[in-house]
Amino acid sequence: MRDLASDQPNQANLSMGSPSTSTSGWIDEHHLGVRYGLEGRILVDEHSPFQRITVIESSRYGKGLLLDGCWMTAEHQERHYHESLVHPALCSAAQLERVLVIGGGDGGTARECLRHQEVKQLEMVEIDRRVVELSQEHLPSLGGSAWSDPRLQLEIGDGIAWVANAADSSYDVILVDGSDPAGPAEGLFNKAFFEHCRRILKPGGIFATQSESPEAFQQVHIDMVRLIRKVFGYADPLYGWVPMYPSGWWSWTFAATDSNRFRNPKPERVKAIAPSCEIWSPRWQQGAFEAMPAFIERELIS
Ligand code: SPD
Repeated sequence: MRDLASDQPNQANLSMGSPSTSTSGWIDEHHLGVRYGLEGRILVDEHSPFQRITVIESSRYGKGLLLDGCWMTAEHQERHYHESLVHPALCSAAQLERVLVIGGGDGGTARECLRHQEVKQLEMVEIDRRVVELSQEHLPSLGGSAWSDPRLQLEIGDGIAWVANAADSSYDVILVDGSDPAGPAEGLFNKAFFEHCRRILKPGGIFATQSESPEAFQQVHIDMVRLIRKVFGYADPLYGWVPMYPSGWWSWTFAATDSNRFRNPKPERVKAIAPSCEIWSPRWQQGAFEAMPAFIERELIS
């Protein structure tokens, strides 16, 4: 579906050198000849069985997490990402009893989901136990009370196998909070995976995934939106910002099988959630769905 060779992220240049150093410096993700960096110091730099995991402390955004050298999250800008992924879906699905999160090991997506009191059960399937452990230790505000919420059922395992083995019509909402399409997350971007997600979604359900940058991962983004539309029937990307990601300009794609219901948040859920959001509101969401750049619109209609 995509030309990985052209869009693949490079390894980060962790210019701090040794993880034990306490000297401040620049920690950069390099992508397509541009670097995206924070000034700070490295707290942890290790290899799990799945990937390189780096935890840093930055002066601007607090503690942050990189996987295989790519920025994932940071304490003081994570709400851009997590609110954008979660609330368009959870405010508009027909029901919210059973929610599935694939990935999301830092806990931010689970935290935002569990703010919705209608959620009875949240299954989170994260492949890398060390991402969860290091996030709980160094970035505890990401997961917050989600880690001890009895509605959260954390599974350490392969999300691709999980969706392949799940029964038809199991989930009201499925959220994919993975990393970029290389390494352990690569299988979260293909047709077989999206088809299983459609199969296990209940009628009236919503599927949502981070769908990369329309600038820095342009072809991956276009291919994803096309494919998700084809598989689900209805799908639209929403455009926002995650300042430390490549280009800072990011997208999330929402899908449903019966209509573009993800564009219509339910007023009672909005009332409960919006007052404590930093980024998300129905007004912001409406603008963000409309903010499709002309070059992407041309690609998607062709
Ligand atoms: N290029 C970064 C894409 C990362 C998407 N996932 C971020 C994890 C935040 N919970």
